[in-house]
Amino acid sequence: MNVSQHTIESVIVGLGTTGLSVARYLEKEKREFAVVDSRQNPPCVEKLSDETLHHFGNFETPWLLHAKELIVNPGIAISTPEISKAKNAGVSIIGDVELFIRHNAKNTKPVVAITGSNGKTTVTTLLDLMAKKSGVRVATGGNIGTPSLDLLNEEDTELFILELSSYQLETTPSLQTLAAVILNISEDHLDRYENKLEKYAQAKSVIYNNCEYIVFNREDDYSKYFAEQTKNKNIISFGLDQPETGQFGIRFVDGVEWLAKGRKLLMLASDVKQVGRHNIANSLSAIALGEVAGLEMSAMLDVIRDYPGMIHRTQWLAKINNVNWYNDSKGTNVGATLAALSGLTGKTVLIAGGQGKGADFLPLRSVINEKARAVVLMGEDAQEISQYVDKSIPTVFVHSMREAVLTAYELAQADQQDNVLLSPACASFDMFDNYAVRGEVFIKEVKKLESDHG
Ligand code: UMA
Ligand code: ADP
Repeated sequence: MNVSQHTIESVIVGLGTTGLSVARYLEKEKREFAVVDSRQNPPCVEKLSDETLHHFGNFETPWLLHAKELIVNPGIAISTPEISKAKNAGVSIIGDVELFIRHNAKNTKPVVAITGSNGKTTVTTLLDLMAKKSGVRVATGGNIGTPSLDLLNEEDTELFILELSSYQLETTPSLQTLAAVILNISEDHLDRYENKLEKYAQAKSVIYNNCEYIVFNREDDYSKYFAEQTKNKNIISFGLDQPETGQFGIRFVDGVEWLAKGRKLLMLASDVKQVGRHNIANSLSAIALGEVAGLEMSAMLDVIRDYPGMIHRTQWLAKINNVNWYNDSKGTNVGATLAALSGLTGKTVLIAGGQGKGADFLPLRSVINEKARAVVLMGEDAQEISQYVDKSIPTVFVHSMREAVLTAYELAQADQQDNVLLSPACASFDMFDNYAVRGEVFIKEVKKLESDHG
């Protein structure tokens, strides 16, 4: 048989962790499929069974145009010429989460879905811990790492929690959930959206389709707008202001700050273990989602009190000579750095820079000028960022993380209890393999500093 002329119903495009999960699923379902990847040697190739039809090295195969459906990995843009050509020819373009949702429709287990520009992984993790603490058999995945189809392997799951990226939402037209949230929307991934924030936001808005309970951020214009657009009556908001009845927020009683639902006080804000105001917002959104999913309030609050936060996300590292050091290497966009810097008490020496992905750094200007003791810049877009720093704030350009750490140490004022924060507002690929490696290098340098001066 000449495989290039044979028509195959389902073609998996991209053999990363997602593509592999789709291949395993279709195999189990006894459906015919082929795998295509533009890379000569895709990452999961050795895990594919030998007899799988495949085409690697480019997308030049008639399979794409003659398939019934393409199941496209989230890392590949639908605008890729071979895919958009297939789409125009009437081929259905879906993603792995669509297959998950269609499969789950048969069992109808509740799904909670989480998206946003920042905070997805934190909120997804909080909710997962809350479910476990409430004794619920939960399966958690999506953009957070485990592809959704792999979650179907456990048969007794009672609740699914999915972190969904805008890429995944683009290819999930049938999404149906018990509850969903858009945490916030700010510039990111605009290279996939013709440099238009509205297009990126629109992709995320799909999460509110066919959703029984909508959770939204009343302090975020897009999140609020999309929630109200749905006309769904079951909408629950969260925010860092005072909540109305049934909503989640912050209340002050005798000058003391509380997490609250309406007038009901839930817990002291100072007992939230994670660092930063944005993590209070994240906690409130997780509680709102968890309540809808039937989780126990006391178990949820215990999690908020105990969970220290994730590595590389406003992670406290050390107190050296009266200065607190924080690693926020996952701060790869302006919104994240804005949240990290404004959430710390007192003045901060900010270490930033890297690949700015064409972002507009203007939103950082006022918070830098209000809160930064000094700014240490590195990477491709260091100069670009420096344009938004007031002349009165010391700005130093460096060429390595070691130099950044030593410079920040010199600039931080111990007697003022300053902070040092690595929150680059940029991708790391110009200097490191990824954000995690950047964070590890920072941690190593801070630990060295601590042993020298601690
Ligand atoms: N690629 C090609 N040709 C191909 C296929 C892929 O060049 O034929 C390249 C693309 O540059 C692509 C990269 O390989 O971006 C990785 O793509 P992949 O589809 O092989 O990746 P997976 O391993 O399946 O990982 C994907 C998500 N990756 C992306 O969306 C880019 C992972 O999210 C997700 O955890 C995983 O599925 C499981 O669902 C990562 C991510 O960076 C963490 N997400 C973005 C973010 O969080 O900001 C959206
Ligand atoms: P995501 O999965 O959306 O990338 P993470 O929880 O991994 O989100 O956090 C990514 C970055 O965003 C980190 O720098 C973190 O400090 C920051 N962040 C977390 N929650 C928020 C929020 N609610 N608003 C703004 N930034 C946030």
